[in-house]
Amino acid sequence: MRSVPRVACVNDLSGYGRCSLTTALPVLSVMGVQACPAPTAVLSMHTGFPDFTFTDLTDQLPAYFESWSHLDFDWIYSGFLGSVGQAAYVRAFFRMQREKNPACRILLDPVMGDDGRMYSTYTKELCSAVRELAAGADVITPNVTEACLLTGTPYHGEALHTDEAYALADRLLSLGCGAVVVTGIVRDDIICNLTCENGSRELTAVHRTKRLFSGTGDLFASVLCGALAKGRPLSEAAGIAARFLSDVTQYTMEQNTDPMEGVLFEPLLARLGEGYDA
Ligand code: PXL
Repeated sequence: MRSVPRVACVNDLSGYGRCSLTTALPVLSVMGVQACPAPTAVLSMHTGFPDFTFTDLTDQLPAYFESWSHLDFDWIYSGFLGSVGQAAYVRAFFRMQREKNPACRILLDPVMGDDGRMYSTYTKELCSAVRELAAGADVITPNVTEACLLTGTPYHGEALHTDEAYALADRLLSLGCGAVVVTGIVRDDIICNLTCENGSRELTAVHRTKRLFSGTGDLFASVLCGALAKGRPLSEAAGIAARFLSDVTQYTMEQNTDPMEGVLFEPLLARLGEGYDA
């Protein structure tokens, strides 16, 4: 393993709103991981705000990835995609990197929606493209909405019974990915993540705040990616990410900010450095 693991972060750059690359880059850096961004789109702010500019970078991607062809990455962390065409370029990038380095692992966060709804820039075609990408990933991290969209399961809220969550995870695994972490399964005052890998299932719970904040999925996947890149097993990495999310949402609640501002992770970021995951 490299002393500083190298991760390609395929995600959008949103100028305001604490999500995607503006979350992934600081988290990975503080965890001692080199984060190399490949921006899929540039937005002035995330799509939850009423007015945002959106510049699709699909046409840039082939040359961007080609210029990286002499590099090899330990992990590829792929998130928000701006267009259907982009998915084909990202898939080709996965293939090229795997050929270069068979040990390269892929974490796909299928960023498509939340709370039963698709994000405004997402379409059915883009969902199908993300499903194909998921098939080639080592780990995927859908929330309940995304897990339903990926598997064609009717959505009826985040409060899944254990057997429903297991069935959903089995359907996700049958897409062809290596492992699944279903995030944000809600039970009264706890929030659970279901980690499924190599035939084992682990449902872990942390304390839940009463308010929902945007960008929590990105923060979870970023911390998970950092811990995986540092060599942690998936179930441990998921536990570290869940604990950090719980701490950060608790802190954010206390600050009483607008949920659209996302989670105020900055004051707690340093905790992710040496020691937090001990
Ligand atoms: O947090 C997920 C996300 C990522 N990227 C963009 C978004 C969102 C959620 O709204 O709009 C651009």
